[in-house]
Amino acid sequence: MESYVEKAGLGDILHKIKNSERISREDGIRLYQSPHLLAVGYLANIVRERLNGDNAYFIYNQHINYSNICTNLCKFCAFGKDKDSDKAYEMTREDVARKVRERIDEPITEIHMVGGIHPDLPFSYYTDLLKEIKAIRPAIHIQAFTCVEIDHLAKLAGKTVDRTLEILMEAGLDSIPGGGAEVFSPRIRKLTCESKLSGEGWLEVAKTAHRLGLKTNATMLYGHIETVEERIDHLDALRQAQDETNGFLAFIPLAFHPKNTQLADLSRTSGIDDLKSLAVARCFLDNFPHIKAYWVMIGPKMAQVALSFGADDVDGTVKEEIITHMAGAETEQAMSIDELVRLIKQAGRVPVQRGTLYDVIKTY
Ligand code: V47
Repeated sequence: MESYVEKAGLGDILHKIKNSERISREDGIRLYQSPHLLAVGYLANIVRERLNGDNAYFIYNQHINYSNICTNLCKFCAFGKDKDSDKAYEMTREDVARKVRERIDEPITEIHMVGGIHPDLPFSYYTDLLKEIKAIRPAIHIQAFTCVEIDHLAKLAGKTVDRTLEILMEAGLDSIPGGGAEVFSPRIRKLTCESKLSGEGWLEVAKTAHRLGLKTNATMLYGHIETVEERIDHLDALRQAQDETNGFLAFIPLAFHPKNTQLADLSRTSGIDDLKSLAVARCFLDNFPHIKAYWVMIGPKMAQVALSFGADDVDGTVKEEIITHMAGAETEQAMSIDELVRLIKQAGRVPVQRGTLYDVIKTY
């Protein structure tokens, strides 16, 4: 395999990776541009196995999207709706409580809760949601509100991001999901999500959270109008931020789904791009402990293959996923533990059910 990697012209990068040396921006671009997918995957697998051995993680989680009302209306998003749209919805505190109670008998360990940038809801709505969930399930880990929402909540509260996060933590916030990062490039943000918090703003919120001891994830929405260079610049900004704070847990590349978006004329991502995005991220983000292949977006079969291309996590049971399904995802709404375990075992890896912070709950 190593001679194949050398023949593919990636011998110098193989040398760096074997010696745990950091690869450069140019190396990252070359990996993306290489037609030798298996060579790129081999390199990613070295890093994957060094950091995570044969473990492949999943979590028993529940997704709650409290409202799709959003003032940003990003061009790549089919979820966000204007408040006057007939498709707009907003859950009350009681609605969220019902969703949590409905599944109280399931061994869920994490609630993943995000929504749009709502123009009217008061700050107390968000703290009340957290308190309500914790009152019903005190042991649950709440991973909620993207950095974009946190920035909005700070403005609503009229407080600094630091203070806002402290208040949210007191109310029950345990960690922050990776959404809203999109692609940090100002060019891409201007063309696709002009009203959204800037890339620097997103990173600042994430780093502030890390300094307060909150772990966060990071994403990149790929496969729309961004260039390979812009993807690597995005990874580079994340790698630098992680060098500063070490607060990121996982990186999740998000495959763009065009249906019902303002970019609906674009194609869906290819399998090659899905695997490369995971593999290049694994090689480049040497300081990120985990790379997640989100089965909802790339499908369970691709997530399975991804476990040999750098990924060590397939997310979880999910259920009631709205953001990707509004944009045309054809994947199921949920996967059972049995299905996840089978999928991982068939890939030759060891299924590990984890808590949000990668604490081991059960090895199968
Ligand atoms: O913030 C929006 C993206 C994100 C589309 O942290 C789209 O563990 C594809 O961030 N096609 C939400 N993607 C999902 C997300 C996430 C999912 C699973 C796990 C974690 C984690 C985070 O989805 C949004 C946005 O970046 N998105 N529209 C679309 N049409």
